Amino acid sequence: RAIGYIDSGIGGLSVVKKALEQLPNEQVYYVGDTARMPYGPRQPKEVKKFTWELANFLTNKDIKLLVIACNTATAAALDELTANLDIPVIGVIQPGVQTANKVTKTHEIGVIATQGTVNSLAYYNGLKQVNKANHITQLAVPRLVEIAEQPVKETVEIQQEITKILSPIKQGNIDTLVLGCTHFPLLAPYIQRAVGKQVQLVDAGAAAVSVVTNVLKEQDIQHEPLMITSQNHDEYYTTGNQKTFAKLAQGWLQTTHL
Ligand code: DGN
Repeated sequence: RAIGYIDSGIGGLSVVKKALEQLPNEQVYYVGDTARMPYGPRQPKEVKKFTWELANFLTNKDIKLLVIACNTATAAALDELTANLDIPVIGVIQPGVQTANKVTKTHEIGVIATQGTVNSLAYYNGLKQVNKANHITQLAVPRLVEIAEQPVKETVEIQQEITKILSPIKQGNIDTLVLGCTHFPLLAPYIQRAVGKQVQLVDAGAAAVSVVTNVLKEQDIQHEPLMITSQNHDEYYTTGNQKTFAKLAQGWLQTTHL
């Protein structure tokens, strides 16, 4: 059975990319809600409804584990999905919190995310809970989601724009920056240049894949040793334009980032 991944668009592919590296024998079912993205500015109630729709689409295909590969959807719907589905459900926020807490030395942690995730305070509360000494600077950067959904093309203009958008977070003297939106690892080189190389980027989605690996081991639901290559059996769905999605997805899954 496959592992299901859901996201508002192509951002969750940054999580899938890590999964393809760390769990090459696991089959991937992915659905991106491109037609209704972005989720960031929407009310949590609506995001929850959409997340349920995506989850139901994949659970009807019989998946063994669901990854909510979207921070906004994790903040809005993880608890409810965990309580109601009979397969393990893994979100991206707690793994991001744990990793950031391990990585930081100064406890000055930045979080960039969508407005929805920032408003939910999920990272803020999570980081405070693991260590009261953590000081968190949050910044909602919805424009970065739009940039990530465009075809991959490195330009000076995009770098300038991202550097400008991230300048408030740079002033905070952070040593760690959580990429609290799964679209952002796709822009990691730009973000790293914008904040400087002394800042350690934390990819919450990649951290979630490590959790998936552990859950599969614990629950003994690893792939049966069938020697199927994942490329032949993975399935990607979008609620938006198929051609555009396929083009972007191929581009992102081939590019190396973080
Ligand atoms: N990729 C999503 C996240 O991690 O929050 C949100 C992108 C969006 O829909 N704005």
